[in-house]
Amino acid sequence: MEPVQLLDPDGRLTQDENWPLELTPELCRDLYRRMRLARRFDEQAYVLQRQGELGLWLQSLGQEAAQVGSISAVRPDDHVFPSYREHAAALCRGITPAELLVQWRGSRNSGWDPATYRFHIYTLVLAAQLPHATGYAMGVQRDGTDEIVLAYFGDGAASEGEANETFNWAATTEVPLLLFCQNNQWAISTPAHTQTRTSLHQRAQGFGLEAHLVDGNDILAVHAVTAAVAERVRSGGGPAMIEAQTYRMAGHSTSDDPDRYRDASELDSWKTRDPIHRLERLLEERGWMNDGFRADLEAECEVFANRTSQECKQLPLQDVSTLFNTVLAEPTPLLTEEHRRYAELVASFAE
Ligand SMILES: Cc1ncc(C[n+]2csc(CCOP(=O)(O)OP(=O)(O)O)c2C)c(N)n1
Repeated sequence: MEPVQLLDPDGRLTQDENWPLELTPELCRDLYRRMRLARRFDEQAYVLQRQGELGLWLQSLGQEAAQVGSISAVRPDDHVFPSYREHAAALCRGITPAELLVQWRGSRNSGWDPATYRFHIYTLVLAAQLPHATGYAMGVQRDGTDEIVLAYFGDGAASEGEANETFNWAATTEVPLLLFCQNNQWAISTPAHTQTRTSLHQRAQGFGLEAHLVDGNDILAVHAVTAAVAERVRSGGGPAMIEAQTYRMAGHSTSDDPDRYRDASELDSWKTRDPIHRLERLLEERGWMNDGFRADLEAECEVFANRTSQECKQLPLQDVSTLFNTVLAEPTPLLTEEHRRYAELVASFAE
């Protein structure tokens, strides 16, 4: 099955009458601006990690269309459950750079109040957010409101029991849940095609979910499909799943070297499908992006990058002992031993 595509890699509009989209210059400029800001933020966070200001960073480079296109197609009061790479989506909800970076600097265990942004904290345990999202959606169902729940997960996470239990649980309870899989082709060094014999959206269909495959680097397709599917979920049509085919253009994290397991030619071929360039070509071809808009956006990106650096450096550095002391109310012997060994290790660097 071919993924839904409304904008080809050369920025040419393609037709798909099943997924109508009211295309306006304002919508395209807004989506483009959000993707550019997200990418600039991500680049800056990477630099901050390399400067030693962050312990770790997981880049969202290349996945901006999947994230911005989907979150901009649901309502601001729809609760979102991310995994850990959804920075572009988080920024769309107004989460600040400091809130996004605090966890990766090790200053606090997590960064923001989920109730304020209707955006749950990051979940590092793969797929653990999916049963949480389903449970939350059961609550929404019982409250009888017209909210929906949007939950992100990756192709690797789809191999977890929790993901498959969620498919089944959501389908049988008919909760208002929209599952959004960013299939970025890799789970660290494991290619997606080695983890499943059927495509992920077909697996979801097997569980009884409405499921669609979309070109995740085509922001117009992601936006149109998510908007239509979200409205079906909202109007009682039952849960659904969207698989967005995209690509993780960076390493898994700043501790990973993707050159050790994937060909440069693969990255090169995905660079020609860069989600930002694609929309840029459309904006240029239609004359929807003048010099003023371009210059203002460049300046806004630089201001945002500077703000990101400043907010990051102002975050207090935490004594790691606090992390050991705040995990469990009653520490286990193992935790106490790990804490002792950690203190010993730190002391060995005293000089
Ligand atoms: C339950 C669990 N098992 C293993 C890991 C280690 N791990 C962290 S990220 C990752 C790969 C995840 O790949 P995917 O779901 O495709 O998301 P991506 O990182 O590509 O965005 C693995 C195996 C983990 N965090 N949680």
